[in-house]
Amino acid sequence: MDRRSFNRRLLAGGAVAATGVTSLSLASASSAAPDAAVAAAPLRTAPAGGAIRHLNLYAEKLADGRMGYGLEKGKATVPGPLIELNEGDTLHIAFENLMDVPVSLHPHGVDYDIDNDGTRMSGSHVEAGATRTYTWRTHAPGRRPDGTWRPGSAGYWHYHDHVVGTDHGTGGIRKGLYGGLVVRRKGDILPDKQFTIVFNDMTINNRPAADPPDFLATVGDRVEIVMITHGEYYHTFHMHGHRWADNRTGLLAGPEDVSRVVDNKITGPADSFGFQIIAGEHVGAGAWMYHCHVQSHSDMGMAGLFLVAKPDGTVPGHGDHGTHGAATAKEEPAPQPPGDTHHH
Ligand SMILES: [Cu+2]
Repeated sequence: MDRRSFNRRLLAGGAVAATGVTSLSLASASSAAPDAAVAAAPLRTAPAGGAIRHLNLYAEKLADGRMGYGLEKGKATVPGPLIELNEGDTLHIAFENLMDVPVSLHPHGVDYDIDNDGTRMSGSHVEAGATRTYTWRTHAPGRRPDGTWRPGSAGYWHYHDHVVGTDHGTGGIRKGLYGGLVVRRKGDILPDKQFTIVFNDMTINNRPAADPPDFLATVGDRVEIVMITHGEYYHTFHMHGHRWADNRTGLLAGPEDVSRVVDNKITGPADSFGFQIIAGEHVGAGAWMYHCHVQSHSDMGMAGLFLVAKPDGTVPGHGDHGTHGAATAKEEPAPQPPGDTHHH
């Protein structure tokens, strides 16, 4: 299938889904599940790439000993900001190291020359207090002159330090220098909400086991999960009540798409994947667990909540335990570069 017909098929699939909303609504209204979710909002899709974008990024130490990337001084987060591009875009990152040790920025999935590798070996790290610009490029898929197919850059990727602690950034990654990177293909469906979940050693997003990140959505939201693994261990990522397709987008393109549908996926260091789900679809609102399914890991605290609220903001069955407030999430969506500062 060539790219044009793929896009046509994707768009056609989207149209079918959109017209299906009415009948789904009727079905749910007549069922016993009053809060059954349907995707209500019209679909928005990614435009063609080709833009030259600019972004400011800072590396800094946080008060509690963690290290993080941030879009503004004093606002570093773990994970770092979720960076999004469209195939064909070029991103120039004005990077400043606010720490007292050398640091770097090394991406997965995108195109960069050796001078932008983000390693000490190539001299592309950044000394304490110094600045530099990293350039990442992306491309659409296409046919090589020899007739073979060249993949595009689209995917759920990530970036991380490659310098702190060791020449592989082991110390920097351990302390929180990582973030998500999404490259979209023209026509990809855009989400309403996005969350980055990183299994890093035995933590989720470097949070203490007793205080894992929870994520809040409302029934019917199109939620995108960007899942990354770092550190020493292999994990399995499992979500209660929700499933996704084990392919590039996490979505089925239509009835003929044979991608396997899963709710559990093995993931090892530096793996990344992503998917979109309709919050509460077929299952309703609730405090849905997500966790590593290696039993000893979940027992040691690698578990959090995907809080799916009813339209009135309440989460059934949540808040009765007295440990968390109802419908409050400890984790806001990862900060994202505002569109008007990173478009040329
Ligand atoms: Cu695990």
